[in-house]
Amino acid sequence: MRIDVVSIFPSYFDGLTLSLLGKAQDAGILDLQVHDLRDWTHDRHRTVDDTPYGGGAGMVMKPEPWGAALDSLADGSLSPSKGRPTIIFPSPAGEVFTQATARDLAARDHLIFGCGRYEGIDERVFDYAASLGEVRLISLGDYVLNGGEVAVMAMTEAIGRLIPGVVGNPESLVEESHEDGLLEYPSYTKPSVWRDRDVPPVLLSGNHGAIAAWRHEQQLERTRTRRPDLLGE
Ligand code: 6GU
Repeated sequence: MRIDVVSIFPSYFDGLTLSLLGKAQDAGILDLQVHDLRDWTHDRHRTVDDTPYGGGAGMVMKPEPWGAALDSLADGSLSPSKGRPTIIFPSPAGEVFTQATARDLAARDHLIFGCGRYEGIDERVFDYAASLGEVRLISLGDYVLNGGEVAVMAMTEAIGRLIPGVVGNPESLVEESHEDGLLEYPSYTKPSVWRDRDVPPVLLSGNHGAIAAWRHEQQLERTRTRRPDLLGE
């Protein structure tokens, strides 16, 4: 999979070379390229923003650098299968990112993330981007960040770990929170008693059927108390 990220703060993404995603890049499973939006400006001050038409607070990202960035990254030649990319703009006004979104995006071969700052990007950029690929506006949740960078880091990690070969043991993906619509069951390790607190005895019983039943009951109970919305309640 190829992922391009466009940002005015490319060094935010240095952390993505660490750990699992770094190994996936070394192994050639993931090709992650981070770009500075200002490389597509032509004025002396490398300007990426301007005042909003109609007035109002803050600044808006100018369309021209975004148009040039998309032209060079979305022309198809960079996609592993030479197809059209999926172009994602992180936005608190977008659809909410879930594990299902991560699974959908992990199956694609070329993602382009455009990180907005200030009061947003000139709206015409989204329409133009739709002429080059499938456009998605995606939010992490109902709160506001200063820009798309942290959201793209989170999305890239959630997507990247679902690419086959990135997580060493694929079984570890199956039993996680959200994969079956429930929260994960609690985990314990040695010692069996720690500071007067016991490990639930069923886990020491060796009865695999009883352990599986207990874990499922724990998943249901946790989901009921912490996230009833996941059960439609
Ligand atoms: Cl994707 N961007 C910004 N700026 N704020 C957010 C967000 C995204 N998701 C939640 N809050």
